[in-house]
Parts: sequence; C-alpha cells; structure tokens
Amino acid sequence: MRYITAGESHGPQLTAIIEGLPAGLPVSPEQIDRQLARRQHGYGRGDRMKIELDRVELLSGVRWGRTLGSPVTLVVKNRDWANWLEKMSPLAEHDGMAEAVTRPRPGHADLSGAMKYGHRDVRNILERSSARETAVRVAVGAVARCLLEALGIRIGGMVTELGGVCARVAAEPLPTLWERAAASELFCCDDEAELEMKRLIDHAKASGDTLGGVVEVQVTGLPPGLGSHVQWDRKLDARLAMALMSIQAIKGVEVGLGFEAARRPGSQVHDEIGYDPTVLERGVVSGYVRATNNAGGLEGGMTTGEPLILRAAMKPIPTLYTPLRSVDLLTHEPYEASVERSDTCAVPAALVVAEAVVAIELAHAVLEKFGGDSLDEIIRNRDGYLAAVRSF
Ligand code: EPS
Repeated sequence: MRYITAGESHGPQLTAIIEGLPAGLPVSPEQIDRQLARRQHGYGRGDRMKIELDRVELLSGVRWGRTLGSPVTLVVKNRDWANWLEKMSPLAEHDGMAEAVTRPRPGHADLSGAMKYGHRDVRNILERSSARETAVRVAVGAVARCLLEALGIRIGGMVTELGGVCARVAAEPLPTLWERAAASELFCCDDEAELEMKRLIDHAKASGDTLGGVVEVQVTGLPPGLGSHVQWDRKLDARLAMALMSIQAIKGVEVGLGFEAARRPGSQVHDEIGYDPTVLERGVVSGYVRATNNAGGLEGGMTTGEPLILRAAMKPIPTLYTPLRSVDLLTHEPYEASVERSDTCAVPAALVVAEAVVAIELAHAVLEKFGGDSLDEIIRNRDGYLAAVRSF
C-alpha cells in the first residue's frame, strides 16, 4: 500500500491517492470525518480552524461502502480558498511580487525551501510545508484504520507532555485511558496536568508565543511478526519512526522506554519471556508471555504481539505573533520575521496525525505479511498464520 498527497494550504483542496488497498473493505465518509473532526478539536488552535470544517469526499475506489481494490482518491476541501482566489491563482495574469512574503520565519521551511527552489516569495514554500497537509493524511489514516479494525487492531493515544508539563498516566487498560483522553480538550488523561497545560497555552497566546509537547500512540491487537529484521528498510521500528518524523514539527521519536533505555542496565530494560498455555484459552494469540513491555511492542524491527508504544516530540510552532529576528530575502536587511496567522499550540492535533501515520504504516505492514487482494483473503491468510503462532 502506498499513498501520496497533493495540495497547498490556501489552495482549493487537499488530495490523496491510496494504492494497494484490498477489495471488500468497508469504508464510510462518517468514519473518516470522525478522525478529521478530532484533528480540528483541541485547545490552542488559531482562527483558521474557525473557517475550516473538514469533510472528506470519496472520489474513486469505493462503491456502495466497500473498496473495489482500485486506487482510492480522497479530497478535503479548503474553505479558506474562497479568500485566496487571486493570491493562490494558478493563472499567469496574477504573477507579481506585490504581496510577496520575503521574510523567512526561523524554524519554518521558508529559508531552506526558498534557496533550494529559487523562490524569492516564501509563500511558494510555506503553502506546501504547512501542516494543513496533515488533514488529508488523517483521512488516509482513517482508511488504514478501517483495515486494521477489521483485523481487531485498535489505535489510540494521548498527549503526555505539553510546554514542559508532564501528565501522570495511571496504570489502567488502554481503552479506558483512550476514553478519558477523548473527553479532554487536550487529549490528556490527567485532569490536573491538563489544567496547567491550558493555563500555559493561555499565557503563551497572550505573550505571542507557541508551545510544543509529546504525544504517545498505542496500538493493541497486533500479531507478532509484522516487519522484519532482515533488511534496514523492512524494520518496522525504522518505518514507524520515519512516518512519525514526516509529520510537520516533529523533532524526535521514542519506542517503548525510548531514551530511558540508554540510562538503565540491560537487566532493567529487556522484557523476560515466559510461557503460559492458559492464556491461549482466553483468546491470546501466543502462549509466550512478557511481564513488562519496555520494548514498546517491537524487537528486532518486528512486532512482539505486545501493545505498540510510540512517542513523538513536537517543537513549538515556528510562526510567532511576537516574531523572531530574520532578514529580508530581497534586501538582506534585518527584520522581524513575517507574521502569518498561527496556532498557539497544535499538540492535540499532532496526536491525531501521529495515530494516522502509524495506522498507515501498520496497514502497509499487515498487507506485506498477509498479502491478499480482498479483505476475505487477508483474513484467511492471517488466520492461517495465527494458527501456526498458537502452536509454536
Ligand atoms: C499552519 C498555519 C495555520 C494553521 C495551519 C498550519 O494556517 P493559516 O496560515 O491558514 O492560518 O491553521 O493548520 C491548518 C490549516 C490545519 O488544518 O491544521 C502552518 O503554517 O503550518
């Protein structure tokens, strides 16, 4: 399965084409719109979110609620396009530098992109580097989620840190934590931390600043053996890290214990292996059991069958209302960087995007492992593999 996206932040629409989905997969616009709405939700967003009301259009590859096996085209329209008809027109008569953005913002793609593509108007870079693109990636992720859910794989997550405030995550079943996160404006499971995070966001907004944070994605129901140890680009941890790092503003990724593993001796890191045949009676896939999951569900680039635990660190958004120093691209004179409309904090949105890209990569890994052109064929192949794992 592969996909590409197209579209500018203030252009007419965002488009994605997904290739390699099996036939017979139930997909509905409502399922996709639910994820799009989650991405727009979240304390700390700016005025753009008051304009947009993201809805998906399914333009190919789905008939009567099920995939055909042909490429699936997804579109999310930009409502703001109505305000940018001239400034973002594809027609030559609107050419000119009259309203050019020539002051690159530190931390954005502006300067490197302008030098690389030879643009003096930074808008030609920022329109595509904008995190608006993640709307359609969330739509792709929602389709991937449909495939995973059909196989009993569930994805959720939470904001675990924001502006330096850490949430305490209680030792409760993941679905309970996911429900609690869903009820929070910051997707945070710790009410006290959430209050403090909101206070920080209000303060950052008032002072023209921005805040980053850490999101954690968890996945349950994965069979052991997705991904492979045999080649660098087949290692699932590497592929998941790439998917997460491809999200705008993500600067770091951890799996399981993550960087903490580097600080502990091996005896306090690795998850000891036991065998308990009684778990098979409860429907658990394999009799091999672990008391801990410090590995975060991945060993040797393959899933272990334990829940997948991934974290991604988001830097503060680089567009500040109190701008940082920069220089003008035309005069080379120092300036305060341009102020584009911005969000104070988009960490909750980043969680939804992180879940989406993880879903996409896992759907890809599932299709590699179980093959099949139809959902039924995938389920047959999966069941055959699980039977072998049960008796291993
Ligand atoms: C973004 C800047 C803002 C955000 C945008 C990402 O957009 P605008 O420049 O129109 O105010 O609102 O995010 C979205 C539009 C979205 O849907 O998430 C940026 O520069 O990355």
